[in-house]
Amino acid sequence: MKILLYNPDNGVTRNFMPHLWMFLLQAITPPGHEVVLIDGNARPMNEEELVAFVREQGIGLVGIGAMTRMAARAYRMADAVRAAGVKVVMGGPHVTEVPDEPLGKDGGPRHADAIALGEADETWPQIVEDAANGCLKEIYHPVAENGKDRKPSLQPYPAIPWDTMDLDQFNMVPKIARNFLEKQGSGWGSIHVVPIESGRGCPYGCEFCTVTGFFGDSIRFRSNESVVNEMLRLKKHARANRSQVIVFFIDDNFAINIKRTKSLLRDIIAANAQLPWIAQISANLLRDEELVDLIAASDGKWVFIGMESIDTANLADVNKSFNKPAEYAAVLDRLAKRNIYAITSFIVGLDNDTPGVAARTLEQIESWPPGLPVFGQLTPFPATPLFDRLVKSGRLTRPKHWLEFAPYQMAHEPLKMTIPETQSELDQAWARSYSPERNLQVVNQLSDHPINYRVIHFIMRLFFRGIYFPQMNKRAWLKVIFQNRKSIFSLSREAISAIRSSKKNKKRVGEEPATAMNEQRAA
Ligand code: B12
Ligand code: SF4
Repeated sequence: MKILLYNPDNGVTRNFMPHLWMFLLQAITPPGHEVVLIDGNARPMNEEELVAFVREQGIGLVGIGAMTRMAARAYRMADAVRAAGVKVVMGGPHVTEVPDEPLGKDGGPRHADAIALGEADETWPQIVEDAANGCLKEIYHPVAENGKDRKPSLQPYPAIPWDTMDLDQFNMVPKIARNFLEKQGSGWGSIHVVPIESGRGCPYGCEFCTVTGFFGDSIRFRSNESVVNEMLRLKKHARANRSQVIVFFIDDNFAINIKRTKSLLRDIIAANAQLPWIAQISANLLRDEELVDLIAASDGKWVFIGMESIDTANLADVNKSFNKPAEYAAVLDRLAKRNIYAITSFIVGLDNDTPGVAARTLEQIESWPPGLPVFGQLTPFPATPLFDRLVKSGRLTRPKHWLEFAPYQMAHEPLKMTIPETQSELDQAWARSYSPERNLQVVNQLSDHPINYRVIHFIMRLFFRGIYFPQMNKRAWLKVIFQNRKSIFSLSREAISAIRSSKKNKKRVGEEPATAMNEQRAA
């Protein structure tokens, strides 16, 4: 049987990184079946195009996975495929949280023939066999004898064959820059971000988060050896293809067990398996100096920190009191000293937020070592404690917000602000954080850091702005570049003089032995 695994596009960003679920399911598909992958972010398709592809390729089963925000699009695609007479199985966090919805048991239309609830590592082979034998069941749910969800141990873990896959569609380098960079022979003509999970689960149970509910509070890890081997294979592949690979450790809290994280990082260093990497780590775990040293030594370059708020009452409301705003500056300083970029995430519209929250938060942020802040509105995802609380208090304004998805739009009434006020705070937070003036201020503030660190930080600022203010065409980019011309000019001048002095130094080092020999001859 030929199977298509499809991930709908998110409508905001393009080909940032492959979705691991597709590659994982492909790797564990029983032999004898062929699996084709389409990520809508890299290869956008409408319903007709997807159906035409399914027909041309003789696909017998389509598997669709989606987060809540892409659910409506996933359903539209599923409807089109089913109308063409091909079976659809859906999986992932959203359908697990609202299983009646895809099956049409909540009064709405049916979108899927079958659904895979929870982690599908153990059920996927069965789904494939059942589909091939024409006896697909409606629900696949890995349940243990005690009636609880059965969770895969992640040991052993399948080898994802990244090295044999065509990752070109996920090249992060814009097409206009590729040729130029390839000619420089630097390997920077193609940059791929590859997702690796080293473990699953987080026991912290923040009120808005689906992870504790979905993956369970039991944390499971792959063996260090399995992770290190995956990195070694990727490193070899990158070298052979003269490309750059960045690893995204997609664990929800990469240092949730500090002892184990340190041991993994030591093993990565010992095996010389370092690749630049990014991970999500909560601020409380970054108090540990030794951990941060190991992050730097193992080539950790970016750490994503869910700071959420500078207000302790807000943090208590969402069960995240382990975050201590008073120590955020110190955490950022610890990372900055090692040239590690911090991506800091904040939520607007928490229950203790009042008008002016963006300005108050930005004032704090601007007093800390510069990071890359991102902002989102508080979103009630189904099956989270937050969702249930808002249902009970009758505060959901759009109870099924995902079926009428609109980026950055609230789905509930905050307690101390109106919805329009919250939206306006969000606008202000993004606009001020990535304004040309703020970018220039940051470039200057980082003057004691190496020039390449500053250039990358600045480039990331330009891209991060595009998360909120769409920058999908050349015109939009030219405008951004023009507005930031002062920073660009200042960084270019410094970069050129750094290149010149490094060339001079190299020349001097090359000349030194010859001069020494001449001196010997003279003697
Ligand atoms: C990596 C990641 C991202 C990447 C996504 C890009 C990418 N290419 O992966 C980035 C960083 C961009 C991102 C962004 C966001 N993310 Co995110 N992200 C994750 C993260 C950390 C890992 C995903 C992953 O690969 N997991 C590992 C795989 C193996 O697990 P899985 O995807 O669940 O797949 C398993 C099962 O679900 C199942 N399965 C999945 N799909 C399918 C399909 C079929 C057919 C079958 C049979 C089975 C199946 O099989 C797999 C194996 O068991 C998850 C948390 C997590 N640990 O999963 C959050 C998570 C998915 N993200 C989440 C959210 C909320 C977001 C944002 C909306 C955050 C924000 N406020 O901006 C944005 C939206 C981005 C966008 N524009 O679309 C939520 C989703 C909640 C929900 N109900 O939808 C999660 C669960 C985290 C959380 N805190 O709750 N994210
Ligand atoms: S620490 Fe992160 S992953 Fe863990 S429950 Fe909180 S938000 Fe979710």
